[in-house]
Amino acid sequence: MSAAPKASPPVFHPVSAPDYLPTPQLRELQLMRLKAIVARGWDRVPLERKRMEARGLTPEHIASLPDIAKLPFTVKSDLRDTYPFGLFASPMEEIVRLHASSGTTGKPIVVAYTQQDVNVWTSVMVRSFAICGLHHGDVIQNAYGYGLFTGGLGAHYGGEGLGATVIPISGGNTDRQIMVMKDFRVTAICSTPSYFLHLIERAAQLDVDIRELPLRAGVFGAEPWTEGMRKRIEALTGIRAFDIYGLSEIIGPGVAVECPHQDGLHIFEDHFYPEIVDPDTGAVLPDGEEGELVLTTLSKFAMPMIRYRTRDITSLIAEPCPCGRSLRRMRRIGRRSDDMLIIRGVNVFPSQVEAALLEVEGTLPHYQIILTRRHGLDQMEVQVEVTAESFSDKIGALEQLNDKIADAIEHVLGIRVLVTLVEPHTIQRSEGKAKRVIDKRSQS
Ligand code: DLL
Repeated sequence: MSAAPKASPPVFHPVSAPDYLPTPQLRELQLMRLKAIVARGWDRVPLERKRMEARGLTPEHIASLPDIAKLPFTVKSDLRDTYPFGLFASPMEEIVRLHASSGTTGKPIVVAYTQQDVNVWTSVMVRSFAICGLHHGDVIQNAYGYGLFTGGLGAHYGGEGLGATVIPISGGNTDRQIMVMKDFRVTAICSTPSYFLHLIERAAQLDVDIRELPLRAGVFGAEPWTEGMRKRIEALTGIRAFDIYGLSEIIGPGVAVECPHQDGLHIFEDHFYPEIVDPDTGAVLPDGEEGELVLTTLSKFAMPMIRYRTRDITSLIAEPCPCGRSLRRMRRIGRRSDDMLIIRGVNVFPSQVEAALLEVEGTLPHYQIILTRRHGLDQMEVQVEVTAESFSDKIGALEQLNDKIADAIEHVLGIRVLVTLVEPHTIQRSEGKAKRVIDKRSQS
């Protein structure tokens, strides 16, 4: 059988109709749903009611969309403090699914879904895939982890809902992933971008050229990745790489996704109301300004989230997208308000390091940032894997590469950091979210 063509014509999937709602109608729908969800929180979630009462608010005070700014925020620690079920707005008998997110410390946070919530989740995932040009007949390799993580089952239901063939392979076992991709004639893949990069590398070692396979699209998310990383993935494989965003607290994957214009992610505003706030003051910022994304679930029954502070930093794009969807877009999430490192007084985000590395030929974008403390001062080392070809070069060439990388990072960050080149395949690969920062400061 000859390889299928990589490009496919855009398909208008009937489920995409809500993407094109005229803006006034969309706003009307949002307001109607917002009022209902605030009333549900007031009636059924004691913490919500207590906080509204403390501000002298009742659900009747929400008469327009901007009134949302009167409502109190919800933060991650609210989910921890009420662990496991304290924020549920439905009795357990109506809850058909629980997921949990581990976070970095202590107890996980638990999220719940009624059947109706699972249906909404499926519908936004179906719309996400349809926006990326996937359709009935596609074969989707779902390499997001199955289990308490929302990635696996979220993409699974979405793929089936679309009418595609889903391969529930989950993360890991890379050689088998490559065999399946080839033998099952996979046309689309879902995984974290860092895991897909690993897969590309392994395929090359096994002499499998992804460009020769029918694979046409990747729907990547669950961790920050840069435009440079997208270009690298697309160049190495010939696929289109789309960014998908979501978080457990809101629903899982399927909050926002890129369209083929790949210029910002369309937010499914009919189900999730976005605001951008100043991370320090909480003040609402206008469209176009960068700040923390705050999301309100407009239709979630089991666990409504009102003004949830995501900690993800982005801005909203109000200008219409050439694709014609009325859903507003957000810029790709490059960083979180809590992943900022302060090195010698300079604010550093891991994604800036990634962007710098991708400017330099001869490196793979596999990297890790090691933080230590010496004489009370934070030190940052960037370990970078070089390609096998560069590694076999003369010492002088490697030294030059090291300098180039240090220069590229200095250009972006404004400070010189220690760069260590390491052999290919020495930085640990993750099957899910990559761990970019190793913090040894408390040990030094
Ligand atoms: O990561 C849900 C998901 C699964 C999204 C699969 C996309 C694909 P959590 O484990 O709760 O849920 O982690 C949510 O991951 O607040 C962001 O900081 C980060 N994140 C998710 N998607 C992206 C993305 C899932 N496309 C947290 N770009 C979020 C950057 C992302 N960061």
